[in-house]
Amino acid sequence: MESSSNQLDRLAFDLFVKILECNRKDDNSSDLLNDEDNTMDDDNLLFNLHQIKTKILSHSHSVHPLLDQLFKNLLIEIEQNTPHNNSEQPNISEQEEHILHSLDELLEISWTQLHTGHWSDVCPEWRSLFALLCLLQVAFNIFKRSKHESILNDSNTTAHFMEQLLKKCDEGLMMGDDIYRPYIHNFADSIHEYLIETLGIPSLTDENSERTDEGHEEITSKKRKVSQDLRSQVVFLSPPVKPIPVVDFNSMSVMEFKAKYFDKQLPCIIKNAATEWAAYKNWRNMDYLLQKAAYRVVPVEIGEFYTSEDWSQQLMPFHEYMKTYVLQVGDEQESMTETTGTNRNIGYLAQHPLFEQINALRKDIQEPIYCMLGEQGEVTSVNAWFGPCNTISPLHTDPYDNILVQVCGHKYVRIYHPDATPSLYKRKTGLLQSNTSEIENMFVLHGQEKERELLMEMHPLLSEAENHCWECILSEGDMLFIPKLYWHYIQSLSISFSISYWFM
Ligand SMILES: O=C(O)CCC(=O)C(=O)O
Repeated sequence: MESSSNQLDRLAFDLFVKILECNRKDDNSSDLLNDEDNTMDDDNLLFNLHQIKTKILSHSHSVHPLLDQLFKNLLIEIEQNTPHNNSEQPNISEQEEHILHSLDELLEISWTQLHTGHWSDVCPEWRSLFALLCLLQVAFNIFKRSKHESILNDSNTTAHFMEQLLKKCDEGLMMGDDIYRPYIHNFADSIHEYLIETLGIPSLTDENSERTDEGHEEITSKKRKVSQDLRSQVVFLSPPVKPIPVVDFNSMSVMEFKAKYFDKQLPCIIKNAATEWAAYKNWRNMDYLLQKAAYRVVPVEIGEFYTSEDWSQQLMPFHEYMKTYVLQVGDEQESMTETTGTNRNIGYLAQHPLFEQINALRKDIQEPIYCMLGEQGEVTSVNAWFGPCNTISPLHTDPYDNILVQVCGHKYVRIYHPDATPSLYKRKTGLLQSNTSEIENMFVLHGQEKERELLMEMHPLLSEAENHCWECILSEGDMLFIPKLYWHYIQSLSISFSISYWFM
């Protein structure tokens, strides 16, 4: 079997040969791109430098000289470095320096563009250019590495270099558009394999913590205690509210679900609907998740709620997220309060399209059959929600029907019918949060009498919404149907991994 290092060299080499071919064809034809009989397929057009420039120039003329320089140097470099003379150029050439420099500058320009204004207003050409530049930077560095192997012969230096390249792949996958995704995936998968082979699976423990492979909840005795405290509190829901109807996956047909719940837009829990998923079987094992994703870079929301003033987002390697925020290894403070479970230093990998980014995890999940019931039969987004005990998604609405799949752990869910909106203190300010209530922690309704009274005093209208309210504890293997525009408040009661499928 080919080693991951050879695989990477081959990927980089193949990509550059492709670039060369696509652009040679362009030279041979007078005006290939305007030619009616253009024989280039779409895939080849992705690497036609003339085509890329034309697209970008319609959005920015300032990047023109840099792109020109980059493409020119890149083509000469690839042309000169066919495999037979690789070893004859041990020093990094001026040309290579120029390529790396233009890549850095262009990446910086497009990064700024991607971070200006609201994400939905970012022009797609910038996302496309960003993805291409990430791909070129990764491939060129690998190309350069195999050319100057002696520069990086120390395995630690190489691993660090590879981690940087993987970060670039992940940035390209997260911020770029879809078109270069399959190429970036190839590099990301092989680099990750290389890092696992070279560095092994990172340890998540310190000397104070014991761990078993049995499940997320058995990681340390301290965590186990906290998880159970929170869960048992909700098992005896107080005060009792309407439970969300429960049906069993194996005894209800899709058409029955359609007639009883989907068409009437009523929430329900479909028990055991995900128990056959590979994700359900494998993800409770931390080592499995690490094997697939340890060195991948993921976005983490830091803060108690996304509405908190000090809320922020950080990119970090998955293993670091697991250690610091999911297992809270080394965090000696008892950060949870016994009654409400509030936690100051919460990190949540939330609402992230992780499965567009990490192939190896996507293979373990499957689209729930109920999503085909939407009028357009289309899933608009699939998001991961992976976090420690006690993450809070404050009460909010979404404009899509949702199947929320509970893969690991347990969550407390409180749902309100859209008719309850006048009593739910919808936020007025800020476009981003106008789908969210001002009420942040609803779990206190199951806490001490004092806290409950205080919440009701501050939000007296809430009692009027009581008739429109349902509650449940969502358990691993279950799916929850949340109809569009229903208000939902969700808090994890243990380490938890859920996936939402928004559909229409
Ligand atoms: O699980 C969570 O924390 C929130 C999920 C959610 O809001 C959704 O799926 O729309």
